[in-house]
This record gives sequence, structure tokens and C-alpha cells, in this order.
Amino acid sequence: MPLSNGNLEDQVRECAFSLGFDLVGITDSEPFKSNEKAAMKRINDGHMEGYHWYTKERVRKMNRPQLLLDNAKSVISLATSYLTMDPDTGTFKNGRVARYAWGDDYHKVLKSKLKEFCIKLQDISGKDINTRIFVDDGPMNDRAAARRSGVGWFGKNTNILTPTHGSWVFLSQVITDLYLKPDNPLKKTCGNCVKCIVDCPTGAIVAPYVIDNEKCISYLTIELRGVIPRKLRTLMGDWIFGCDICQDVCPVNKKALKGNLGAFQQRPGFSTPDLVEILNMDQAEFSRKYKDSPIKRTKLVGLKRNACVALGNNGDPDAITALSIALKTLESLVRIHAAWALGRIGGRESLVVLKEALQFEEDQDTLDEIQMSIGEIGIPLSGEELKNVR
Ligand code: B12
Ligand code: SF4
Ligand code: SF4
Repeated sequence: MPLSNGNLEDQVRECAFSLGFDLVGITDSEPFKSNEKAAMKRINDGHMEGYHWYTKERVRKMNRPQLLLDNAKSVISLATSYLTMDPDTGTFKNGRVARYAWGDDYHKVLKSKLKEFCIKLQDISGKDINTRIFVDDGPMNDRAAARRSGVGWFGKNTNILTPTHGSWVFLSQVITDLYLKPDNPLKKTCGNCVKCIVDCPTGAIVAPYVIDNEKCISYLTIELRGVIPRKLRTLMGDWIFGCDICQDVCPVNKKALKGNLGAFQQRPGFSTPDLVEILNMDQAEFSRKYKDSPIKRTKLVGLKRNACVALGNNGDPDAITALSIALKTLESLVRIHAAWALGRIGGRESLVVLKEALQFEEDQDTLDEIQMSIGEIGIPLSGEELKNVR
């Protein structure tokens, strides 16, 4: 049954707010032509390297809602804030996790809300309608829909900035064959600001609105499965899952309202986890701790790799024991980064551990990394110390 109060679009908005979405916009189902063009150029310029699924065919699909649902008429774009408390104060023993991963997995939380929303949408419209939902992982350009529906504007760091909640929002969509009157895009821009471009530590924002995927810490810590390129490791600081620098420095985010959803509140200790604890963690503990958390995406081996990089950058000498155990017992991916971390921490104790590892290491890439780290420490061992190297 159609609800009686307000026009259809207002009822749709009210329904979304009642379910906990913070912003709602509507756009038509026409292709996102300029976004498709920009994404094709991004591929041609080699800035989407490392993402094998990000093909030209995928780009075409994700920018054409009519290919995603038969007879699609409207796209409802929804934004949900994940801004909660300040991060815990960490020391050089801690790593940092991007805000979006402090709470429950947003895919799960938002998909269940979107399903509820679609059921209510059917009631509001008073007829049988078809819908298809998207949150991040489907073939849909989430940001393009948010921009055209007036939910926010493109920041130069490529994130969608909303007037009320800044860029600290998850984006999701419902495509439907129900006609709804579209909203207008916002007329806002970043103006002359270039703060995010200047402050990105790896230079990943290679031009306004263009990220080079392979330089972005978010990609390196979450999506990359293999070895992190040596020259980028020192630039990654203590980020072990994602990166928030280009959002933390953004002036629009200084005024952002906080979100209300309990699911996105920080799980205890998630913003700045202890790095040695991660290095010592076993699979059972990882599965328990990161159940229904976005962090499980790295898998235990990836999180340990990232923890090694952060330990190397933090230069914590108390981590040498944990790193030396990692160098003896863990997968080669972790061993490579543990050897690098020991080289960064430096000193005689690290050198002894590295020289010792040369005696038993069989993997050539790890051996190369150990040699490079020994070279970087660059201090000779005394005869006595060499004797202690078993
Ligand atoms: C691939 C991907 C990544 C990759 C690539 C990042 C990137 N910039 O695309 C990596 C792993 C690096 C990444 C990182 C992050 N991601 Co991500 N990611 C995606 C994903 C799956 C696809 C995005 C995509 O198509 N990128 C390809 C390029 C071509 O698109 P684009 O960068 O958005 O560029 C557009 C603009 O540049 C615009 N454009 C081009 N020229 C011009 C010129 C002008 C003048 C204007 C106005 C616009 C404009 O057109 C381009 C095409 O649409 C989306 C989910 C989805 N299905 O859409 C989430 C998504 C974009 N990610 C998200 C988040 C939260 C993040 C992180 C903040 C996580 C973190 N804290 O670590 C970081 C932010 C890094 C950054 N600065 O972008 C959110 C963004 C929310 C928001 N407010 O915008 C999304 C929408 C997921 C979601 N559903 O909430 N991500
Ligand atoms: S997420 Fe970090 S590395 Fe990536 S563009 Fe933003 S500041 Fe740069
Ligand atoms: S830091 Fe400045 S340029 Fe970057 S997204 Fe924010 S307002 Fe735009």
C-alpha cells in the first residue's frame, strides 16, 4: 500500500533515514559517461595496475545501470557515515588501521539494510518493482552515482565529499525499475585546495582526481597479495590496514558530523593494534578476532607482512625477538618483510639475527632481502659476535 504522506521521493528518503542511512539522493539510469571515460583513461595510463578484475568490460558495466537491471529507471544513492570516536593514542609499538575498518564489515551491515529498504520501497510504491543492491563489491561505480544524485562531490583525492558528513561515508545503491524524480548534482568543488595531494606520503594522487593504485597505501596494505616494493615501504609509516591521510587532512572533514550506527563503532583496540601481538598471532586467534571485520581481507599472512613494515618504520628495538622468530618460522612473504624490518631497526642485535638466518634460509628472495638488510646496517661484527652466529 502506498504511504499517504508526502510525495514518493520524500517517502523514499524518509524510509532510508529511518533505517540509518545518513544521506539519500536519486539519479536516473543513464550511463555515467564522463566517469566511464575517466576510468578507461586510468586503465590506459597504467594507474589501475594490480587490479586484474578492473577490465574495460567491467568499467563499461559499472557505469551503465541499464546493463545491471532490466528496464532500470532510477538509481537511489545512499551514504552512511562511519565517523565515530578519535583513534586510540598509539606509541611506536602500535600500527594504524583506517577508520572504515574499526567496526563490523560494512558489506554485511549495509546489504542487510538495503534488503530491508527494498522491501519497504515496494510498499511505498504500491506496486511490484524490481531492485538490485550494491555496496562496494558489485560491478557498480558507487562514487559516480553519489555525485550525480547530489549526495556529494568528487574531491581531488577521488573520494566523494558530502556537505554534512565529509568523506567518512560508505556508499551504496539501489537500482530500480521504479521511476523517481532525479535530484540535481551539487555545485560544490574543492576550489584551490590541494592539501590531500601534497600530504599523500607516497605521491599516489598523481594529478587531481587521479590515484595511481599501485602507490596507494590502501592498495598496498589491503589488496596486494605479494611483496611490497622496497622503495614504497619506508613511505608507508605505521599503516597496517588502509590509509586515512588524504581524508584526515581534508578541511571538509574537519566539520563532518558523526555517524549513528553501532555496527561501525570501534571494536576495542582496533584503531591502533599492537604490532608484536600481530606478529605472534596464530590463525585461530586471527579468525576469532577479525570475524565479520573488514580486516580479515588481508588474511593473517598479509597482516603480518604489514606489521613487519610498520615495525621497521617505527624502529622499535623491542621487536627484534618477535622479528627473529618470524624470520625462522613464518611464510617467505613474512620472512622477506621481517628481514627488511630488522635492517631498518639496525644495530648489532639485528645484524646477528640476520647473519644467523643466512645459515638456514633457502628461499632466494628472502636471502636477497637478508643480504640487502645486512648491507644497510653496515657495521662489522667482532670476532666474538661472529662466533655467536650459529
Ligand atoms: C578500486 C577501489 C579502490 C582502490 C583504487 C582507489 C581509487 N581511487 O579508485 C584502492 C584500493 C586504492 C581504494 C582505496 C580506498 N577506498 Co576504495 N574503492 C574501490 C572501488 C571498488 C572501485 C573504485 C573505482 O572504480 N576506481 C577507479 C577510478 C577510475 O575511479 P575513481 O578513482 O573514483 O575516479 C573517478 C574520479 O576521478 C572522476 N574524475 C575523473 N576526472 C575528473 C575530473 C573532475 C573535475 C571531477 C569532478 C571528477 C573526475 O572519475 C573517475 C571515475 O569515476 C570502490 C567501490 C565501487 N564499486 O565503486 C571503492 C570505494 C571508492 N572505496 C572507498 C573507500 C572508503 C576507500 C578508502 C578511503 C579506504 C581506506 N581508508 O584505505 C581508500 C581511499 C583511497 C583514495 N584516495 O581513493 C569508498 C569511497 C567512499 C567515498 N566517500 O568516496 C568506495 C566507494 C567503497 C564504498 N562503497 O563505500 N579503493
Ligand atoms: S589513501 Fe593514503 S596513500 Fe592512498 S591516496 Fe590517500 S593519502 Fe595517499
Ligand atoms: S584535501 Fe582539499 S583538495 Fe583534497 S579532497 Fe579535501 S578539499 Fe579537496
